[in-house]
Amino acid sequence: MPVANGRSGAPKGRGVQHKRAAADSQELLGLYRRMLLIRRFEEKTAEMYQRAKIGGYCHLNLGEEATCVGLAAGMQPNDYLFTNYREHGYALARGIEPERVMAELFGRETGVSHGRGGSMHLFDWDKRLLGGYAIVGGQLPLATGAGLAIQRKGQNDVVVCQMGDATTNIGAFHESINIAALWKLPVVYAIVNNGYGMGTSVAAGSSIEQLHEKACAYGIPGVEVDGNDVLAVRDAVREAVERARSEHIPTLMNIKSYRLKGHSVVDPDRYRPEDYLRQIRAADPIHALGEQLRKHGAIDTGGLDQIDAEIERQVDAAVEFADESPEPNPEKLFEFSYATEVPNQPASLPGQEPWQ
Ligand SMILES: Cc1ncc(C[n+]2csc(CCOP(=O)(O)OP(=O)(O)O)c2C)c(N)n1
Repeated sequence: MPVANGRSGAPKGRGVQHKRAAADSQELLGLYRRMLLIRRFEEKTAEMYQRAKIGGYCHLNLGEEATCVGLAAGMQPNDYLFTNYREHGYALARGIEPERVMAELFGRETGVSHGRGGSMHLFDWDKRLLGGYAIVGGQLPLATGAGLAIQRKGQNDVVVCQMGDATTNIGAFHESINIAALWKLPVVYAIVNNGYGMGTSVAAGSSIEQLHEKACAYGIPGVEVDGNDVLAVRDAVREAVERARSEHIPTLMNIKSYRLKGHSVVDPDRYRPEDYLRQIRAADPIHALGEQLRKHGAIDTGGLDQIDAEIERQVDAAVEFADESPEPNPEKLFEFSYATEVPNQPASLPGQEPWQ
C-alpha cells in the first residue's frame, strides 16, 4: 500500500507503479529515434572496442534505451545530471553530439572530456552532464553537494543522480539520501535497476528486493517505474524533478530496466539464466515502441527502416570523426584536472616540489 506523504501527496517509501500520460506520434517518433541512436551507437562501440579503437573499461546501455531517453526527457535543460560509468546513453539522450561522445571513447582531443576521461568519464558543462563516475556510489555525495550548492545560491535547478541497483548497498547511498532528506535538497536519486551488479543479482546482494522501499528509512517518496516504457519513465522523472524543485523533497526512483549484454564489453555473461535472457530480449523496448508506432499508423515499416538507415549513417560519421581527430597532447595532461594551473610534473602533487 502506498503511504501518503503529508506535504506533497506523493507516496512515501513504499511507492507505486507509475502511470503515464499520452504523447502525440511526433513526440513518440522523436523518442524512438533517440532510443535507436543509443542502440546503434552502443553496438558500434562494442565493435570499435573489439577493433582496439577504444581502450580501458567500457559499459554499454544496450537494453536500457527507454530508461536513458525517458530520464533525460523528464528533466529541464538547466537541471544537472550525474551518472555512474554506464553513461553513453545518458550523454546522447541529453543531446550531446554522437561525434563528441565517440571521440571521447577513442580518447581524442575533440571528445566531450578532451580525451582525458574515456568511456566512464563523460562530462559536458553546457549540457549539465557532470559526469560519469567509476567508483560505485562516487557520484552520490557529489550530486548531493551540487544540490546543497543550488540551495545555498537560491537557484531553481534540480540534480538527477543516476545509479545502478548494487549502488543502493554502498554507504554513500545512505549518507547522501539521509542528508538530502534532512536538508531538503533538490535531488532525485534514480536507481536504474537492471537486476544485476556485475554477476550478483539484486536478491543476492540487497536485504530487500523492492529497492524503492529503501526510501522509507529517510521519509522520502519511493517510486517504482517500468524502465522499458519511455513515457512512464519521462513522466515519473518529471514529477519527481518538479517535486524537488517546488517542494524541496528528494525522491528515490526504482526504474526497472534490463541490460541485454554482460556487465562490460569483456563480460561473457554466463551467470544469467537462459530463460531470463529470452524474456528480456522479447521485451525489447525499441522493438515494442516501433511496433506501437506502426500499429497506430504513425509510421510504416519502410519509414522505420529509413530512420534506422539514417541513424546508422550518423553513427558511422561519429566513428569517422573520432578516428580522424587528434590525440591529446601529453604535455597538457593536467589541463582539465585541477581548478588552478598545475605544471605537468607527474611526480608531484599540485603546489609541491617534484619528488626525488
Ligand atoms: C567502490 C567500488 N566497489 C567495487 C567496484 C567494482 N564494480 C564496478 S561496477 C560494479 C557493479 C555495480 O553495479 P550496479 O551499481 O548495479 O550498476 P550497473 O553496472 O548495473 O549499472 C562493481 C562492484 C567499484 N567500481 N567501486
